[in-house]
Amino acid sequence: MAEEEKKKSIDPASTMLIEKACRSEISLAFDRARAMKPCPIGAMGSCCSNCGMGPCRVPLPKGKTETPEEKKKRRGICGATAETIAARNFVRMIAGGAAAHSDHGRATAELFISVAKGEAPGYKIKDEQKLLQLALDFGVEIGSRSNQEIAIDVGKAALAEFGKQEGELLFLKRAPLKRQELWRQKGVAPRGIDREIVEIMHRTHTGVDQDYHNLLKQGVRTSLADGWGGSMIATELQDILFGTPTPVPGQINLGVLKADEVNLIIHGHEPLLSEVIVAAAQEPEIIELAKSKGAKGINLAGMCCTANEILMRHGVPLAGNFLQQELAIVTGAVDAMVVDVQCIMESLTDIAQCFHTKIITTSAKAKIPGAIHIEFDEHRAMESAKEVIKVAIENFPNRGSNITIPKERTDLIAGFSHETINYLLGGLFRASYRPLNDNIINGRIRGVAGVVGCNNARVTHNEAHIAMVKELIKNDVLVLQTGCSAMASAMAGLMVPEAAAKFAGDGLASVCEAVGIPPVLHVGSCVDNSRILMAATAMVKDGGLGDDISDLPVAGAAPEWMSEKAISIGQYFVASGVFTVFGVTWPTTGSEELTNYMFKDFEMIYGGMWAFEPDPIQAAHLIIGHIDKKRQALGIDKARERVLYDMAMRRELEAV
Ligand code: BF8
Repeated sequence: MAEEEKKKSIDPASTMLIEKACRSEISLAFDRARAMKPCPIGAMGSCCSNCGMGPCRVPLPKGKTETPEEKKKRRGICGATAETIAARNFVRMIAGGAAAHSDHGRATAELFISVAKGEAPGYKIKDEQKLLQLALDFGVEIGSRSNQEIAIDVGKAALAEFGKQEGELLFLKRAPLKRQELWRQKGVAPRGIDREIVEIMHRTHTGVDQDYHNLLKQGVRTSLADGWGGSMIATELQDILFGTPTPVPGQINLGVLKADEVNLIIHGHEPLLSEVIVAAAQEPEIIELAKSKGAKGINLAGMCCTANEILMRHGVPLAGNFLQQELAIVTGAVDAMVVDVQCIMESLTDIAQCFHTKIITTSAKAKIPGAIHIEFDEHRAMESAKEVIKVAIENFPNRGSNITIPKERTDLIAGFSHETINYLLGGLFRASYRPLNDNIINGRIRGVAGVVGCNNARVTHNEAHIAMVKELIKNDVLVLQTGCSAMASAMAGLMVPEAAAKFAGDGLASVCEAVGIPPVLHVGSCVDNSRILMAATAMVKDGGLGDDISDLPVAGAAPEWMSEKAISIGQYFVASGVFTVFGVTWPTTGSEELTNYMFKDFEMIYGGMWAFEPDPIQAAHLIIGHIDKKRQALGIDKARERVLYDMAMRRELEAV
């Protein structure tokens, strides 16, 4: 095997399939990333294509420090400075990311209302307790009303958040009081979700907002409308409809595909259709049909965030993360891949032509040339789901002989929702974050890091995620994960309780062993980063660690990010008071002034700031350094130095 091939992924299953694709001259994202270097001017945020006079390029002069005169001359045709151009580009990324998450939230709210009205057979409300909680949050009357009546009003209140013109988003009230006050004082408390996104598009139009501070302020406001708005609405309503996740065993990697069953991969983000596909695949008539075609059964497997959604609630195995979608088809064993929205590569239909795989699109918002389109209709969800499964079943006999199913599949435990963490830590009688806070205060747990985000074909698949997470847990940092990052750690065996003894530092390992949890917790999909906000808020509210999220010894990271959604997530972490480190590339390096503002001044304004560090070990140490700084400010740094882990302490822990 060529050395160059190895560097595309650290996962053996992926590497094997990359080699297979190479032998068959199939082009993958890894190959295209090598063939096409990123545009250096665009990569630093110094290219403006917002009007027909451009694109204007205002790159930093190569290899020398810019004089003030030179800086003055670095302008687009309209006069826009490098600062304005980079800030415009950056906040447009936030708008794109927030729009994606929020449109997902809107689709969930629309389905929710249909279910509440009894117009969407195949769905029902599963978590009634959470419905009532949300009714309280939204000020919906409970009294003696039926759950159906309450649900209609909750759904309407959620949907109204998108088009709201005045006031502020209802979920902001969930944040610590000090944080809410700060948002109001800085003028970044979001109004309606759609309004903030539209306002970014307006302000970044030629000749509107020309002050990068003001542009970023709107970026912050819009990102908060994602994290504490659209994403949180998606998570909460999905929990009510499909159930709030609880710990569930699962398996991950392309080895979950089966040689003798119909393999149907569910890829994308919105679990609205995939939830019903899971149910439809268990119908006797469907299983019989599969058997009549010579298959032993139907094997569902997930990809990208849809995978996380159906794993958490049903234990459906994960085929893999973002950079494995093409590889799944290269196995030759996928009879159909059904997709909805986001992170779906346009190359899939091309690669599918080399095999028998059918690609099925289901959203009116996302069609792909060469795919079969079966539009998902929530009013006849079961029929839509059966139609999709039947395409896969009918295609099973067409499987060729060029089949390569890797043997790799790793066990994991998922389903650590904010509520589950609360319950597991607090024990049977009183759900609480108290034991987590206590163990942070006594130093067994040094702090908490949210490690999230994508894969990026510009760097070795999964390498940075796994290296960073291992370094963090080795240093007693409890790690919460979502998205493709969670899947990378799961593939490396970090999401089982046994990983604590093997990879975690003594302090973290002792807590994990006492509670019976892995040192790396799978919290869900990318919209479920809102669960991390809730977990951080719960830590503040439980006391002893300051009175705002920015006081906590916590940090965030996206070591292999690529999506605009990741930028929006990072920005709402920062604006919520969290120090956040990104890897791979940083999209504003074309303006040192703007970058310094986000990397330094933001801390004074929001208590959280950005950092960029492509080396995952060094990035982990930036996080650890930040955690230690917060521990010192809280006066709990000494406690950590005294920790000796004698038998009495271990017994005390076990009694928790
Ligand atoms: O929404 S982590 S590659 S799949 S964008 Fe996409 Fe990134 Fe994966 Fe989940 Ni999130």
